Amino acid sequence: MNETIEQKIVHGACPHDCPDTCAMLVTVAGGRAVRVAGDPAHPFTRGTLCTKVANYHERTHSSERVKTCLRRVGAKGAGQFMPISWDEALEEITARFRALSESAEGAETIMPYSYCGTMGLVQSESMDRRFFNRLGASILDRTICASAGSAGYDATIGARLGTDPERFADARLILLWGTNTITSNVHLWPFILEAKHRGARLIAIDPRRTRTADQCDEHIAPLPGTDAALALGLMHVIFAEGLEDRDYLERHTVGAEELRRHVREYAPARVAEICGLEAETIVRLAREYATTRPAVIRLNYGLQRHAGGGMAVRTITCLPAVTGAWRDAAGGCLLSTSSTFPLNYAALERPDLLPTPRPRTLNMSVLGGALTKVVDPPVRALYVYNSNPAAVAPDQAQVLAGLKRDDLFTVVHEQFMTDTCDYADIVLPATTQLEHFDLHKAYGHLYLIVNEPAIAPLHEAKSNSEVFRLLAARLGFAEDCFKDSDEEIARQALATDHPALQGITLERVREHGWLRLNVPETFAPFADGNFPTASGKCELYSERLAAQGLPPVPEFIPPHESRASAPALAARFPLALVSPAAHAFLNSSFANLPKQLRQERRPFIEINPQDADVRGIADGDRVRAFNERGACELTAVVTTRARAGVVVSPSVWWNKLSPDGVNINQLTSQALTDMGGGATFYDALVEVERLGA
Ligand SMILES: Nc1nc2c(c(=O)[nH]1)N[C@H]1C(S)=C(S)[C@@H](COP(=O)(O)OP(=O)(O)OC[C@H]3O[C@@H](n4cnc5c(=O)[nH]c(N)nc54)[C@H](O)[C@@H]3O)O[C@H]1N2
Ligand SMILES: Nc1nc2c(c(=O)[nH]1)N[C@H]1C(S)=C(S)[C@@H](COP(=O)(O)OP(=O)(O)OC[C@H]3O[C@@H](n4cnc5c(=O)[nH]c(N)nc54)[C@H](O)[C@@H]3O)O[C@H]1N2
Ligand code: SF4
Ligand SMILES: [Mo]
Repeated sequence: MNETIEQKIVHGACPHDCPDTCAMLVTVAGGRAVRVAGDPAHPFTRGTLCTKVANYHERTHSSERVKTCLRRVGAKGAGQFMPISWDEALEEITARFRALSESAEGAETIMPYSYCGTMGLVQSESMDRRFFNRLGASILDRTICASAGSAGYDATIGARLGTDPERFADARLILLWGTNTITSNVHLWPFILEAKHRGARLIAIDPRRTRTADQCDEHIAPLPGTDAALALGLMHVIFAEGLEDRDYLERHTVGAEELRRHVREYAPARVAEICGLEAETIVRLAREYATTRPAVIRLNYGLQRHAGGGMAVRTITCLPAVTGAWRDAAGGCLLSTSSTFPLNYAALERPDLLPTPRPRTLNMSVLGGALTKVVDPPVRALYVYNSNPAAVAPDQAQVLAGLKRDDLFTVVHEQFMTDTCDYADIVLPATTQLEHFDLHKAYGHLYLIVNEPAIAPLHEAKSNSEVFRLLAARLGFAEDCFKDSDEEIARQALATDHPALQGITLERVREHGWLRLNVPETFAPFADGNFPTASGKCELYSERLAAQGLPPVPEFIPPHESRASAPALAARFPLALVSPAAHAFLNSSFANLPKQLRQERRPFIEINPQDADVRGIADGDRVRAFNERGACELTAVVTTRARAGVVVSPSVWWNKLSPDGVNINQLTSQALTDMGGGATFYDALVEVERLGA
């Protein structure tokens, strides 16, 4: 008899830390996920997934998954474990956490560490936050990616609201500023192409000639960390030539006069010197930007991983107010759409459960310091989920030294045996997106998306929310919120009376798998001002920044490490290293899977022929990149895609899958950004030398 296996299609959401948050359709047959696809009905996903996620079902069914709980039996870092039961694992964690909570040093000795392995509201920021709040653990400041740019954007605009990405198709000029759109925001690209077909000009502003820059009409390559100077130079020209929109400035901004006076210091010749550009380029770009409508700027987080990252974003986001570009629905700028989602975060995270006095806050971008320097009380337990700090955190040598501490009790909840797992005392198996429920917002479009579990958890995997529910029960946390199901949590997130969520229920999202927020199809968010700042205006002058001791008008804050700002350091380590997002990886996710590893081939570093020649480096040579913090082995790619003085190494590779067992984060630093306490991954001077054959 011929048995037909019944197939079903389940609505999903891509969980990864990517602005596109794709709506997925998951095909299930015989209890296995056999296919994932982009939902063709979704207006932003438009039926495609990127090269990373197109075979996500293989990731889920990979034989490399963490299958059971594990207890470490070898030295930290050696990766030797034996299977244990969930009961044993949970008992050990609760015993340790209870003992630390009851010790004189208290629960602040426990440090949670998570980022956006999944972006789902349930699995990323609900039961976990409730649990650690109630426990009284140290609070984690999640700064590793976006906090500088977010602070800078908010200082000018008030919140992360901007141009609707679906309106980009109507723009006549698109500046892609510090974004490798085709690699890290690929579903915006069709809208940009549509604009191009209708005659729009595309300009990439990036120290590297990226695959996005290849597709633009023009590529401008400033030195890393100099974007604020470039934006100030543009404003200098715009004001000097009377190209500003006086009416818009008068009605919808504060501080236009202060800004006008201030930018006089940023004449094109001076800016050209700072940015390593031609003065003529700055003048031409200013004129084109100020006289083309609609003009939109897509900026992304790449440009804010520098000392002055917050101020860079703040400065660039003044431009559309100066020229009145906000008047058009297809004009303005976009960093993130996240503030368009007015979800009930207090219900999700329950900050009311925090003890008084409020526990200390630890910044995740200085994990190495938190684990190795004198902090009072010391960190004695680390609970890692949704993140792989051994590979992704800056100043890796110090991070690994901290993770190696024998007196540190480390739990890692993971889908795969990452570099971080190797340092764990206890490893817990995590579900993937196809095995659990979630509800997603996005930071690159305006739709809520539901993720229905397509299959039952594989092996002994449990979801984040489930593990925190179990830990809460074992620790005797009696609050009702620790019993909420995943679906109840999703409903609580939607329970607000904000107009953007009026009438949006979980049931309605489930009908199609996704739902657009209640915002008009065509809207120019700031055509009539109404900025969500304290003044209700675009703040070209910011009282709030002044109160924080920061420059109140936009200013150029030089990199921590550059030829101009640190000449003595640059004499020893003359090259500026940028380690941007690799095309086939998502941070360190996918960097262990066969298809994606084949695509990226090997850890490499792009170096300009000028810089390669003086070092005797030829294309394909094995090289060592190094500075005072560490060193790492790579293959040299000699190319003009890296501008002279800059080297580029797409990331993030797993340490244990790299030639010398470490990756580029050996070279990055724990120095922080001007605003938001952010990481400065792309602000690092290095030297590169040829290794023997
Ligand atoms: N394929 C892929 N997609 C991803 C990711 C990934 O790892 N791989 N990561 C995801 C995550 S977590 C994030 S935060 C986003 C990041 O998205 P993006 O911000 O687009 O990505 P980055 O690669 O960090 O930086 C973008 C570009 O900024 C350039 N850049 C670096 N420094 C400067 C500077 O000082 N000025 C200017 N103008 N440009 C600069 C880099 O050369 C790079 O080409 O992407 C997400 N999407
Ligand atoms: N040199 C350099 N370093 C960088 C960057 C760079 O561009 N260059 N980018 C930085 C940026 S922008 C970011 S955002 C950070 C990101 O750093 P991370 O947040 O650490 O991101 P990933 O490396 O993707 O690791 C996420 C981990 O979470 C796991 N995971 C996924 N879903 C779940 C789940 O449901 N439960 C649990 N328990 N685990 C899950 C995945 O298997 C994966 O190992 O890295 C930063 N580091
Ligand atoms: S990583 Fe981004 S582009 Fe790729 S499927 Fe996920 S949301 Fe879409
Ligand atoms: Mo990120």
